[in-house]
Amino acid sequence: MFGKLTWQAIPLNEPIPLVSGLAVYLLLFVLIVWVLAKGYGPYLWREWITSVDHKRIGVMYFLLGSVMLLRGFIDAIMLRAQQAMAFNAPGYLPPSHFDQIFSAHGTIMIFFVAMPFVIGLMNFAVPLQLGVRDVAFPTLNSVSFWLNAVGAFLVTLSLLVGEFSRTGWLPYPPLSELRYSPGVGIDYYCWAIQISGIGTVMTGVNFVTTILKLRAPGMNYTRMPMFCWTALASNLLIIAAFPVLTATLAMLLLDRYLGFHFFTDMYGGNSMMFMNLIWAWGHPEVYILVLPAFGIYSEVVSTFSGKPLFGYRSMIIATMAICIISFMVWLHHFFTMGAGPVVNAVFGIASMIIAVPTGVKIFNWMFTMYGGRVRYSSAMLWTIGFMVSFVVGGLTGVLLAVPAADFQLHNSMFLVAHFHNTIIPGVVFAVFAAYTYWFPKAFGFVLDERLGKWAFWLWFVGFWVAWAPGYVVGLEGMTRRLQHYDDPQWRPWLMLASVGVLIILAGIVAQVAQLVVSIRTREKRRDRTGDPWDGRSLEWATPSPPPAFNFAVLPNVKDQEPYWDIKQQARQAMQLVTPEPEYQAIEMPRNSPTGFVTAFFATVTGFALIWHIWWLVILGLLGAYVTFVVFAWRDHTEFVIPAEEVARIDRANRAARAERLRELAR
Ligand code: HEM
Ligand SMILES: [Cu+2]
Repeated sequence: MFGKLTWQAIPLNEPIPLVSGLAVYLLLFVLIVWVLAKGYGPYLWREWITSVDHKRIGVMYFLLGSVMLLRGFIDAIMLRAQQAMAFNAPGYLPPSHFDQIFSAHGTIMIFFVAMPFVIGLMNFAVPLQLGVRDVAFPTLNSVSFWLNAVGAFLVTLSLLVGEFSRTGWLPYPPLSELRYSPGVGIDYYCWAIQISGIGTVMTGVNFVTTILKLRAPGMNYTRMPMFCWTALASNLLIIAAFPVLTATLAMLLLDRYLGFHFFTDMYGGNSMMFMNLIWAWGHPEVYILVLPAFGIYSEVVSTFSGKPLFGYRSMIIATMAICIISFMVWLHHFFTMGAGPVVNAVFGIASMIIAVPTGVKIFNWMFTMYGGRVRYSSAMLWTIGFMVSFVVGGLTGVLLAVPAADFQLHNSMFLVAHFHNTIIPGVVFAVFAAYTYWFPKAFGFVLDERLGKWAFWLWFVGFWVAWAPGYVVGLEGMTRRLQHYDDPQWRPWLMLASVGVLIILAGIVAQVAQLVVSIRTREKRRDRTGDPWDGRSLEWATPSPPPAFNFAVLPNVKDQEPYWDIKQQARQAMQLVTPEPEYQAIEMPRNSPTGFVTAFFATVTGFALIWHIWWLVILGLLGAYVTFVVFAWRDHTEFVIPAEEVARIDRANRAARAERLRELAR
């Protein structure tokens, strides 16, 4: 009746996951009860859970990423604590549990922290920057979000029911085959990634369509803000790469569920095929994450230097070059496979070539700052911290791309230090920069700068203290994923790395404090102008927070920096009040529970597949299909905002804007 699911699935002999899992679900339960008791339920349902507004969906992605970041970070603390204790000793985590933690940490950080953060920011900012009212397919967008949430939910559920994968953040066969991993850990991993992966592909389709097809009048490709360009590149990569991931994991699942032999060397399969396929997705994946981050840095640098982005066109070329080359380097992840010197050399050189467009970008950012009136706000600090740190991460990457060096450094702590050195300054810092930059747009008040700067310095210093030792122990021969060790040389460095994690922890505490303090003092921090940073792109032309329809009248774009242009013209002409446009009623998509209901059935299906409960699988799929049919047959997909309402909202915005321009003209 219940497939593989028995009472044994509750890990009573492993108190850590059990207690933390219970704590998470208890907290969730208390939260739900509190929401319902306070009567917030209907509001939450109406305004958020069923919302198809790209801004709301963006905020929900961000929330998902933040919660999962805490989880992933707790895992990191546990890993560091284990390695600090386990010198000639077993430490406090048994190997089977240690393995689950590094696997969960990596999986969560990539799929359920970095991805939701980046996709959430694109959701929030891209339609505003393009000067349009929403993405191309708003309901699909909500479905994408909820499918991502299902993945995160399943990974978290594995704490409480069953176990998580022990094979690292990528489940390499043969270890991940049924024979060597008979438990449900790999199945949790695979189904969580498959379900959220479907959501991600739909996001890719949605955003490519939006950017190619829905831009404000006059916004041609060479007038799009850099963030939109990088979002386009990232979503093209998603469309090209994610199906490969899905197919690869599908093959692994066929091996595990139906006795296929795609990756079993003994029966005609080939386990190296998995490495090739998974990295054909995996390398583009790092650019799916980092290209939008580069876009964010471009926006921030130009805004806070008070100058247009230097080398805009070369930035576009560099972005698209990275987009294409990223598909030609996958083999650098397994130079040791034995493909031979020629193949290795080709891939090594291709990998190094990526450093060229990346270098172009770094120089462009520096030239943007050069001669500008740079304001060192916290968003700008994250950006400078990134530039300084990322160069080191990039250079160690070039070093690893030398096959001869990689034979020494493969799977060492040097590698782990390298990719944290790219992903933390590259992606995580960008997310934090974007958070301070766009927060006032989303919520109508500015975050506390003093605590924001504290957060930056603690993260920046903490990052280096945590990861510089990684390079050292890596060069001293320490391999990754060690549950215990006996080389006294490594010990001081690993202790130092633990101190680094604590400094980062202090940074996170500063961020939580920043949010709490800012919310409490929000009346003082209101952004009444909609343009707190003297911005240049169209999102700053809307009120903070923007109305559901974003723009009462779609802006007419004549320049690469449309909002800056409007401000300049108004300043010069001293013509602060332009004639009022003719307001028209606006049709907006109706909210829809489709995403949430689909997610419910996806959770049921995923859980049933993991535990081999076949009748429940059929029920879950049926439910998802019925949801789809009901959605497809609905008649009233839009509602109308009357012209008077649009006029009322826009007049308030125009008044604020006129005030702002008067201020600037002074
Ligand atoms: C916030 C600070 C972070 C710390 C202190 C940290 C710490 C660690 C540690 C100790 C390991 C295991 C190293 C080993 O193999 O012995 C690890 C692995 C890993 N981390 Fe992090 N990490 C952090 C953030 C991140 C972020 C932001 C990401 C990605 C977005 C990430 C992705 C990974 C991945 C993919 C692995 C490899 C897991 C595996 O071996 O399969 N980490 N991290
Ligand atoms: Cu790569």
